[in-house]
Amino acid sequence: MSLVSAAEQLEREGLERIAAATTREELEAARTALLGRKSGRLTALLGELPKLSPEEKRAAGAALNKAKLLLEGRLGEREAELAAAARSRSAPVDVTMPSRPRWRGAKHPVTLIIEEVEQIFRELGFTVALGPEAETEWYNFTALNFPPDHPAMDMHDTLYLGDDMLLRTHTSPVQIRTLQTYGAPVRIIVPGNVYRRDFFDASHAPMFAQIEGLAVDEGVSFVDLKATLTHFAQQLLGEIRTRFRPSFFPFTEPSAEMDVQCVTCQGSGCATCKGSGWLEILGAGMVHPEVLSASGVDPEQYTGWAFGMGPGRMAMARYGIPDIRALYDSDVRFLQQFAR
Ligand code: 2U9
Repeated sequence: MSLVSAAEQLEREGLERIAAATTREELEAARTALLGRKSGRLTALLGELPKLSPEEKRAAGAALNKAKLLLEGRLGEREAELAAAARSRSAPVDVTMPSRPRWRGAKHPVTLIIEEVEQIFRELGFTVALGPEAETEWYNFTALNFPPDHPAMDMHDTLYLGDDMLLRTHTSPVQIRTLQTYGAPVRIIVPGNVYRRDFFDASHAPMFAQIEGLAVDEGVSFVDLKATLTHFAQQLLGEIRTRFRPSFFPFTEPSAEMDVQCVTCQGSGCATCKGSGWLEILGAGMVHPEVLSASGVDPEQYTGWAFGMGPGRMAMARYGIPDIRALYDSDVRFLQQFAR
């Protein structure tokens, strides 16, 4: 057999042997047998070169060199393959292992209350209305029957943006705008953020959420107010007792505040209700005739009732949150507790 044929045979058999190696030891044995300096097959064939004529030497030398390079390259590749296989064997994937819990977002407790309140009133035929947070003095105060010297209009209580612009202190301007645009009858629920010039302490925030409601139609009375708000409280908090106490707001007459039996002690008296057994959850009243007139609604033909509540305070009462600032910290450890 010529040396060139022997080189080609070494190449073929060498590739087969390398491919057949399934461990590092087998691969090293193949390397030694094929390319080992002392007793490898390549070394043996190189030893035959001096016996050849210069022409044959050139052809055989080239063939042997080609075989050497090919086998060296393939040995390196196979070594990498075996190392990768060993790595995956030493850290097998256990497909039955439970996965890490997925980090899911959670709705803010105030959002949860707002959504619940909206749903309860939607079932009663109310629709949700929204409006601007920057308002004029007329929409925020004058149309709502605030006398010009009312303390709420003071610079100390309201955040003014300019001469006649301010940040709304309640969502009531939205009801005025809705009455102006659509007229009566109207049944709306108005959630939104409102602003007061307050220090940020455990029980006051300079911006907080409010939900107000308004129903205006012919023949609407205080009975509708009491029945609807009692139904609302029982939908939100369960079969709970309510009571109405007289109150005062410039925009309603008569006005009332609604209490529910304390959700913590069921009325026996505890820290949550400061021993009274009752929690105040909203203010309400019959819309003042001056307010209907200011909105372009005839108070001789129509009457209406309205209410206002703070979902932040509702969330604090329902979930036992002692400091209002927890609602504004955006601390995921706090918010995660309301995931559902
Ligand atoms: C129109 C007519 C009447 C909205 C009302 C209240 C009573 C009320 C407070 C609750 C807690 C504000 O968030 S709070 O501090 N609100 O007690 N709000 S009646 O009356 C209106 C609104 C618009 C046209």
